[in-house]
Amino acid sequence: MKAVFLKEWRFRACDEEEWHPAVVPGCVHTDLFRNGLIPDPFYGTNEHNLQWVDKKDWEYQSEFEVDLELIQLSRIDLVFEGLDTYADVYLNEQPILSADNMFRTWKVDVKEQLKSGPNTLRVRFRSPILEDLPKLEQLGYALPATNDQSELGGLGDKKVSIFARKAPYHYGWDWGPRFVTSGIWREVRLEGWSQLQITDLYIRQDEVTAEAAKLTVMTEVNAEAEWTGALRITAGDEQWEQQVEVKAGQTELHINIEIKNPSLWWCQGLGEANMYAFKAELLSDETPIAERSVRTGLRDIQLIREKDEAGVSFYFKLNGTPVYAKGANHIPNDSFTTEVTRERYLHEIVTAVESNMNMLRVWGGGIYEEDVFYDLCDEYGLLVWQDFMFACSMYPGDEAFLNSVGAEARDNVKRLRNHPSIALWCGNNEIDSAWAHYVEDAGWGWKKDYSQEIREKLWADYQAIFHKLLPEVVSELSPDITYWPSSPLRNLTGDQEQHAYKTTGDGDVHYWGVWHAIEPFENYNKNVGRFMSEYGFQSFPELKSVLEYAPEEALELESEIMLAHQKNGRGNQLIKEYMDMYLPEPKDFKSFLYMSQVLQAEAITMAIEAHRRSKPYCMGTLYWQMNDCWPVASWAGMDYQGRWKALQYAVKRSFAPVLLTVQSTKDTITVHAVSDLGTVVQAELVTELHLNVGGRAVLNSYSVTLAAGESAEILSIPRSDLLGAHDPQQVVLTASLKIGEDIIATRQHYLVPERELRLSKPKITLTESQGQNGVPVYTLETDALARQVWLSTQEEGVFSDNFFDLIPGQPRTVEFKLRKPGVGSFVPAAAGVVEIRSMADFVDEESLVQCIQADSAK
Ligand code: BMA
Repeated sequence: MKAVFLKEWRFRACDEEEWHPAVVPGCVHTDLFRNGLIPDPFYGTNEHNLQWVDKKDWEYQSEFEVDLELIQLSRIDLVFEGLDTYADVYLNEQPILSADNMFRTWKVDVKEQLKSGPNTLRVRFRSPILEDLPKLEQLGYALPATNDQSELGGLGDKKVSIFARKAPYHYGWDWGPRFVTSGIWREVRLEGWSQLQITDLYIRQDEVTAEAAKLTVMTEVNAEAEWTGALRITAGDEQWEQQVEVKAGQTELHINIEIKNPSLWWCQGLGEANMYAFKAELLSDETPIAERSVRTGLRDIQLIREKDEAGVSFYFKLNGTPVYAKGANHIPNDSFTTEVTRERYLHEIVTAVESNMNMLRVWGGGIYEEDVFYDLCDEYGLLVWQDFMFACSMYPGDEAFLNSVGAEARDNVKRLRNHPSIALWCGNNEIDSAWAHYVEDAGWGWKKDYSQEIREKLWADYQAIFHKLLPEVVSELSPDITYWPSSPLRNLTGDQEQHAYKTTGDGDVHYWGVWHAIEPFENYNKNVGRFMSEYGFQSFPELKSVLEYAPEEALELESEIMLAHQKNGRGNQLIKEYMDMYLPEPKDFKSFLYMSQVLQAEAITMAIEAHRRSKPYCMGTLYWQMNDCWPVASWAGMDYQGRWKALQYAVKRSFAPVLLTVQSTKDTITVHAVSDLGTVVQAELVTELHLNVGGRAVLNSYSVTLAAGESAEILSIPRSDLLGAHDPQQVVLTASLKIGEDIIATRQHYLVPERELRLSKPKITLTESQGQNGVPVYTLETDALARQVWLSTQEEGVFSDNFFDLIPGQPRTVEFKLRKPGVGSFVPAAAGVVEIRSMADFVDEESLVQCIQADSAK
């Protein structure tokens, strides 16, 4: 087979004459920007002025010549890996394709239309808005689409996102701008072949154990005419061969093979992510005439839902080992997906790994991700919970729509099914619980807008997609992977027990009481389900990132620009309210940015700790959200520029293989340990009480045995025993698990609400010394308790720890890892000039002065 990629393109608005150079893959917004025709869409309030782009038709054109070698082949296909979205394609002015689904792959036989010499390929994109408005008109009633920002798009309440099989977040979200793109968003190529071609190679994993992997190698062959020959499969140094016959057109060939004692694929924390390279070849008398290769990992992955005394379990078992899932929800890394380079994906994946995650959920309002995303997840041992692309909306149910969805599902399940990282296919995000068909008062209030008749119709349409079409595609094309109809969901009972609008003993849970319903952080402890697939808390990006979209004069919470970069209507208000509840008042806007990050980190830490303590009742925790698609205030732990917020460091600590948590009531202090290790931990628990201004007050030590994978309370003591006569406002308790001199887990704990802590102005010193491999390490010391010490540098990268509390007499040593495009993420390196700040730098000087006076008065 010979492939020729079409890379030279130009574009223009259909109602204009002038052509401009275009980048393919790409989209109209990025092309307009590159040509200086629009300002940076992410800067200031530019988003608001760019809404005209989606009301226009655009065309892309490529002029190209094909070489003799290609034109002489008897079959030539034109392949579009992705057209966004309503596209009419002409080759030499003859119509060859009309596309209507961004998520599909389109392949057209163009042998007839292709000429030797110059050819012209033209792709005309119809405005997705103008295309879909009549569908709304025709339907006669609106369908719910909670996050569709139609108002911003100048459409009033006309929400049309649900009609287009196009990334839902393009129409806006509560963290995302509204940029309804058009364009050739994935590769375009000509594929020439003669005789036959292997169009697909799937390694179906029928049974995988440590002893043997029983596989069916499924090879899809496209042939011009009947053919007989040999099919040879190679994996490592093993080979299998079989005589085969193919007919003209498509044939599926199956070979059953067995690999003894396979090197299994494991996720982070459980073992190596071993991969195998498979090759299929068709041979005529030992001469290969077609071949195709894939890499996959051999593993058995199951979602275990078994009745138990608490309800029904919900956990993943990988190669027979239960996995406690730790991770986050992934959204597209950019509003303009083609801006996401391999390096940006790598940065995200390495961030996940460095943060001790083992799972990401590809959330249903974005895109079926690029191959490179899944390749990296395979390679780094991250499991993927994969949603189909439906979120927070009700969808049409006409035949054309269903056919389109069916084709989209087949394309994507086929494309992704060799990735060992994929652990689950999930129908949609939050639709089952938002509609809540069987409970009148539950859900998001959508039902009340419809008559009984329409309700039944909408629910039947829903069921046709999520309870029939999609599960059928998964069980046919990827039968070893479980399908879960919606996240969250209790169980498909067909009655009021189905919907997960509250926390119960079955199914997965999205708990948003904290944040959307302004419940206190402490409610994280009370709302623990079997698998927490969403929960979250917002914060702002750091100042450096904010300054990339807002000028200095816009630096106030309610400025027009800052509001444009806060997409959750009540977001700022909620951050302020929670900050008032839990943290000291920041002295100005810049301090507010910092404090919002601390607040977010504390909220999510509390949630993760509650979830992990509840193991094995709860077996997974995925916070909302991993990343951002533009610079914005959001629930992300890592901002659009890839800079780690305080949350990312907190997550890294909270997801560590062994976790200690400390909780206190009026009378008692309890220490809990959670292990995700496969071996017994024999350690010493050391508790210490440190004074605000230096000095260690109490020291106790206990011997602790933690079974493999165990979560257990390891200490409960009266508060008075620990505190003695000390002022609770001026002490910090530390609990550490030690094996010999190694500290394997540590946790700090305050005995009063944080707002009541008396902060003094610490003097923090930093000493640089040579670590291993000649890379510097940085040791920090302080003379008074320093809360949430934030290290920052001009270099892009991450510290091994950051946003931590520094205790007098307890120096901390950290390293820096550089993010260097071209070199890779996280290369140990010198940090350059390190700026050190702590909470005392972000609150009013006066409150600190008082505190020092109070100390010295004692
Ligand atoms: C969940 C997600 C998203 C949303 C987030 C924050 O419901 O599924 O739809 O962005 O909450 O509101």
